[in-house]
Amino acid sequence: MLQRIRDDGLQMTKRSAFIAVIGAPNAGKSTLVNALVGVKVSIVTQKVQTTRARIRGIAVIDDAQLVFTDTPGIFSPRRRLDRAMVAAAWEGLEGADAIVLVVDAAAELGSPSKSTADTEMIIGELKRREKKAVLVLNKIDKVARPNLLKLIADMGAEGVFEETFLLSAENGDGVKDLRAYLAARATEGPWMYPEDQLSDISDRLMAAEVTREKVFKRLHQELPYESTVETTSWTRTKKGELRIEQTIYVSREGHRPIVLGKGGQTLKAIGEASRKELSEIFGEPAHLFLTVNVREGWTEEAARYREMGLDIVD
Ligand SMILES: Nc1nc2c(ncn2[C@@H]2O[C@H](COP(=O)(O)OP(=O)(O)OP(=O)(O)O)[C@@H](O)[C@H]2O)c(=O)[nH]1
Ligand SMILES: [Mg+2]
Repeated sequence: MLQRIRDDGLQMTKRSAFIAVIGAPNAGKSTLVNALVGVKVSIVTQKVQTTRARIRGIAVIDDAQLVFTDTPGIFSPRRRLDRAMVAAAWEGLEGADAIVLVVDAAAELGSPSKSTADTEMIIGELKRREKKAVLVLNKIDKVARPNLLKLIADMGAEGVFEETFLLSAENGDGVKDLRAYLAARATEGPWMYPEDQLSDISDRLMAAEVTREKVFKRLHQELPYESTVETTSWTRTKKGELRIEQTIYVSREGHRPIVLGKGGQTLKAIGEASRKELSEIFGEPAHLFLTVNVREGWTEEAARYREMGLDIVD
């Protein structure tokens, strides 16, 4: 059952690996998973805490199927939503054949920051859990090479890394080497997903994520963190065209006018940017209708978490 016949008639044994991608918020985990898979499966923004749930991206390299789990950034959580996100990240490690820790090399070489403290905390936690990881020093396009040597030595001294890769997830430098290394580590076993599947999230959730990315990019301060997006309807028009309805939940009445913008301009821009990308992703023109819903306390509602693929953590 584990074999398939190649085009040239040779039999290949199937191999697979589950790889958890973890790291501090904004380290570039989602950018890296997208680069490893070769298409966008997870949204990316300049803001911390963009990814909220575990999202799997899948790549096939010859006989090996690599299943990457992108996770929310790990930090010291306070709010309920933060706790659920951080718990989801650590759960991403369960059953993983390899752990990739993504570190923002530029941040590590700068002055101490939230990012460097979070990375330190994660390394401490890996030690406590007696886990080994593959270290990815990301964003090397932003740093001078000689400066990396000390960082590599310091990280090596931690004693938790099996291998170190220097790369730029954004421009793709070094991504192939990492992928080949991980493919070589795959062990004999059945593929968990059909050969052409690239991610495990539903079209409805992917569509909601794309709109949430636009919300994150256009709105600032606490608003992105106090909002969420859900796809409420997925139908066809009479002409057979894709028609998607979504609700943007915000937690305060005062947020509604900010999301709408002057004369509805902000919401319109979010909708246009999202519709354009959705049409590309789904390979057909999409009609998108957005509604803003003020729902105080949505961050306490189990249903909202379920829609995002999260569990509430007390
Ligand atoms: N210059 C540079 N920027 C990068 C690189 N990789 C990611 N970025 C940028 O870093 C920011 C964060 O990237 P994400 O992929 O969303 O980071 P993340 O670790 O998934 O963040 P969270 O989901 O919030 O934890 C974005 O603005 C990316 O474009 C890189 O190799 N070089
Ligand atoms: Mg992310």
